[in-house]
Amino acid sequence: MRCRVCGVVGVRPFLDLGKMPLSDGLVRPENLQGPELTFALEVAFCPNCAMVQILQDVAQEVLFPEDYPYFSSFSDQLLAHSRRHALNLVETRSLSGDSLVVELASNDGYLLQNFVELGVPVLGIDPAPAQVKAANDKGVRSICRFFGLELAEELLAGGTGQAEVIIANNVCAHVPDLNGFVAGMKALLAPGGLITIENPYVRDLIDHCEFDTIYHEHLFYHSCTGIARLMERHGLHLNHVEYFAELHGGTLRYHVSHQAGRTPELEAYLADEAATGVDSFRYYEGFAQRVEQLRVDLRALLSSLRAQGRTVAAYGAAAKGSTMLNYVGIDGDLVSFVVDRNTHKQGLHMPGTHQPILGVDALVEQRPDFTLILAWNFKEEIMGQQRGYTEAGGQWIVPVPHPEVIAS
Ligand code: DWN
Ligand code: ZN
Repeated sequence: MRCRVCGVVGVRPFLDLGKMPLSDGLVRPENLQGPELTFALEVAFCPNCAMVQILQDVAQEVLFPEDYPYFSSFSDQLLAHSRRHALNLVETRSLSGDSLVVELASNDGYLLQNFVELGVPVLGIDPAPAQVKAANDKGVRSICRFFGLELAEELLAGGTGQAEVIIANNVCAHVPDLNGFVAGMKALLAPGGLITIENPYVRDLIDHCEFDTIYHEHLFYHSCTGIARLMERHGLHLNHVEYFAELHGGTLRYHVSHQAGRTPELEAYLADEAATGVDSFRYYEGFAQRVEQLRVDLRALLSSLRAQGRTVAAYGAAAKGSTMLNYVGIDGDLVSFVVDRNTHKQGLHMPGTHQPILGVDALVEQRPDFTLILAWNFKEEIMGQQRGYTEAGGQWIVPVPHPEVIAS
């Protein structure tokens, strides 16, 4: 197989999750009996450029349809994280009314709204129509397009100036033509500008068995080594990195610019990745066995609860939740329903396993004995909100890094 990024033949598969439905392909009630698209899902490592990637392609229009359900503004933690980032950029980059901040995959304006409040001109770019409408409705100038070199050149030709800051959060995992995407960022970035890129860290995925973050939307799983090599291939430079343990199971924020130079923090990450082998196949080759063990352990826990007559629900109709339910084989007998705060998801059903997605009140109304936290990356925020559930005797099950019951 040829690497999606460097083009070298020889990527080495290390995990096969089998045929999986699309993780954000929530099912309408009227379609429950109909056929459901499933696609093979295998993950591989490129020994040449260190990029971890899935082998199967699913058309972007299929992955990100008109009714794509993910809205960033349903997490208070993510909103707070984004606001801190925006305020820090305005201060450290001395952004003003003469600056331009562009966000790629700007979703519903969850982040750019902070710059708008401070009078800094913005442009959001996102391919999901409902999210772009939500952003424009709140005064965040956004266009509904997929980003790449072609759009960058079209914007520059149309009079959009180069950007002092380009933000790309949770999108550099999603773009099939990652080279074109990076080339577009290079063209759009002002000479002294800064690109910040946030993505879950592949080390946390492997070390904490976060296999459920693997789905067809996520073509790539990033490391400092992989990002550094990708940027240098396009004449950009990875300069610095920040780590956020509490975000999406462990997130790195990469700082990229036209100028060379590496901070001690980045040098330390690169050295640590070399020492642990994140840039070599041996780091990944035992992962599949650990994923299989988690599957066995979680099924055993849920089956024993069912055998005892205990009731189990789930929290978070997350994309990762679909991978977890479908790979482990958690059907309606083991988990009867899923709750989620995102109103766009309520009334729909989970991909493949078809549990109904209800409002969060169902937890207190129906009082399942246990609730599996599929959105475990937000478990503190979620458990903090649902004290009433635990005070009424409800217990939580957290599936990664290994399945365990926690009482509050
Ligand atoms: O790249 C992506 C990652 C970073 O985020 C995208 N593919 C979309 C998304 O993936 P996900 O769906 O697994 O992400 P979340 O944000 O972990 O999903 C959380 C789910 O839980 C959402 O449906 C919202 C919901 N939620 C809730 O009901 N109550 C979330 C919080 C914090 C809550 O309090
Ligand atoms: Zn490669």
